[in-house]
Amino acid sequence: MSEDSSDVALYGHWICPFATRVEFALHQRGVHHDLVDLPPSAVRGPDFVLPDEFVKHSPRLEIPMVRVGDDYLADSIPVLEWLEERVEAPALLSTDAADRALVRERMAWIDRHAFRPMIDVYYGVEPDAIAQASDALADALAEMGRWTAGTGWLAGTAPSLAEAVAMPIHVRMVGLQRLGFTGELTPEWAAHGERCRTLAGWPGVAWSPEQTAEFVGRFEAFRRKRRSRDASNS
Ligand SMILES: N[C@@H](CCC(=O)N[C@@H](CS)C(=O)NCC(=O)O)C(=O)O
Repeated sequence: MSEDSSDVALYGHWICPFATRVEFALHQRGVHHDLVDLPPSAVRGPDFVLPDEFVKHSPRLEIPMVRVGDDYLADSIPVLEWLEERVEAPALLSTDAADRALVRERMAWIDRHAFRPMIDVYYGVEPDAIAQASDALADALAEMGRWTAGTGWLAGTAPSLAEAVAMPIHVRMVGLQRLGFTGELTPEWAAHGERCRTLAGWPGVAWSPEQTAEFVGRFEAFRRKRRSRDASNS
């Protein structure tokens, strides 16, 4: 544990689901932190200047990036694990090896099987592609709901880093539905969402109706642009 473990900054932006994971974990653990608002490139104005430390320490120029003291790390899941090591605060990762293994397995699963189709829903342009992503996301959420059936949580008996990784899906669910996610949420997944809304970290990441509208508006505009480009190319 380092002496400067209370000096934490998150470089992120509310619309980025990967940054939401980290923001949730910091709030849930009660870690005081600065937020350096760094919008993804699609959201930045033309005059936006990237901070030097971001260019230096985020190898793919991606948010989220976190600074603890003088050290930096980018990439949400490694960052979540690093913060558990570096910052003294209530843990979201158990010290028990078997429990940790389950949390890690589930974080990786969510990243692959739920995040991928979630992103494909809003970046989808053609109705068929959106419908296919919607079905895949519904299947993933049903599976994740089954994980919660015993304890209420995704991996173990308490909220963990698996909740942090999944949280952006709850945060943007209304937006996803407006952008073509038509899956029926299982009672288990819906109940998990309700439970997450009671967590200390929720208010730090929840979207206002205006944020949901901005998210939806951005991706509707993206679709219109793609369709008109495709139409003029054909
Ligand atoms: N694997 C990364 C993905 C992060 C990512 O894709 N971030 C996006 C914003 S949501 C980004 O910074 N893209 C580069 C850009 O906007 O220029 C993670 O888990 O943190």
